[in-house]
Amino acid sequence: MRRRLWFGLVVVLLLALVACSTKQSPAITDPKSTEAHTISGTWWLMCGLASAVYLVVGGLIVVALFRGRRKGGPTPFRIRDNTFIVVGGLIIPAAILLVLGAQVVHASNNLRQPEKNPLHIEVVGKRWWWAVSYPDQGITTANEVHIPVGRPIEIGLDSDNVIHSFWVPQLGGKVDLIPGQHNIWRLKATKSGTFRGECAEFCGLQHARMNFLVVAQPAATFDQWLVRHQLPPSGPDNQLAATGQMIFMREPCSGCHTIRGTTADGTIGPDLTDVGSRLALGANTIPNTDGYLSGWIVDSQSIKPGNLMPPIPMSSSDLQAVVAYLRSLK
Ligand code: HEC
Ligand SMILES: [Cu+2]
Repeated sequence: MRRRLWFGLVVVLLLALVACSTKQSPAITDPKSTEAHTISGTWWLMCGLASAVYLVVGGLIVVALFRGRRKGGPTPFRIRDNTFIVVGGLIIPAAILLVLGAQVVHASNNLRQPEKNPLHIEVVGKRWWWAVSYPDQGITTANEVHIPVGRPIEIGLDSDNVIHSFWVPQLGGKVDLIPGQHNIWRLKATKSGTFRGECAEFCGLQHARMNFLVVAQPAATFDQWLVRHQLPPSGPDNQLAATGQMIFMREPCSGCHTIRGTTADGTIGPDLTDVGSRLALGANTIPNTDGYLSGWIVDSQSIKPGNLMPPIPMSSSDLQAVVAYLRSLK
């Protein structure tokens, strides 16, 4: 009996330790936008009130355990017991729920307020990646959303297939991408950094590998990014990349992928206009290195089984050329 108790205690402690490590997964308690601050404030209030209730109730149980049943004496006075139940069981819980309710309504109203001069971004949920565009600037990319720090952002969220959900724990709450309904996520980043986001609504086979990155940059750096991405890529600057471009246009690649300034205009897969400078590939599944890129092109199915890009067999010299070409796209 005692050994089992100790075992249970150790398991609980280990679980608590695992939950404490914030290194691997982004946490809502580490807010980096005004919206995320509101949400984490609400979370801490809930956590504080719930902990207080837990401690008081737990404390009363411990007191009862040690005091035991009253021995002898007159039967306890009923009215006093009822006062305890009315105050502890009705008035206090009602007050706590009222405070939480008011805070939640206040917070959600704040989250939805439109602000002046926002930057418009469009995100469309695909299976299983994210198409990202800046309609006012004419930029299209995928799985990576660049935003300036300090400016209000409005991200329009749509889906042309199933329901997905856009969630960046450090920047704000989840907002669903629902076919036929245009949702808007508003935020204002307060710190620069690269923040991980993921799909938070089960959407099929590779739902777990439908991730993305939000790169919040100081306004000046962001403007440079915008200007660079408004121009189409300058074209291959060496022989190998030029050969790669030819192979890319000849192979089925160009039927599924768009590269601005070329004849490749497919829309089934991500726009590859700036693929050479992206931080990750396959919706943040693998790092964007030459090795992983080659592996992805030849057999993305072994990396992300069931994704909608078929394996494309290629001689190793052709593959080298295609990789050199994609790397030159920045
Ligand atoms: C039938 C359509 C199709 C063809 C043909 C195709 N792809 Fe893809 N490709 C996709 C889809 C869909 C994805 C997204 C997969 C995912 O992340 O779930 C993708 C992803 C990629 C990515 C990763 C992009 C990123 O940012 O994550 C690269 C690079 C790529 N394809 C290169 C190629 C090359 C090179 C070829 C030709 C040799 C090719 N593709 C042929 C559909 C296709
Ligand atoms: Cu999804």
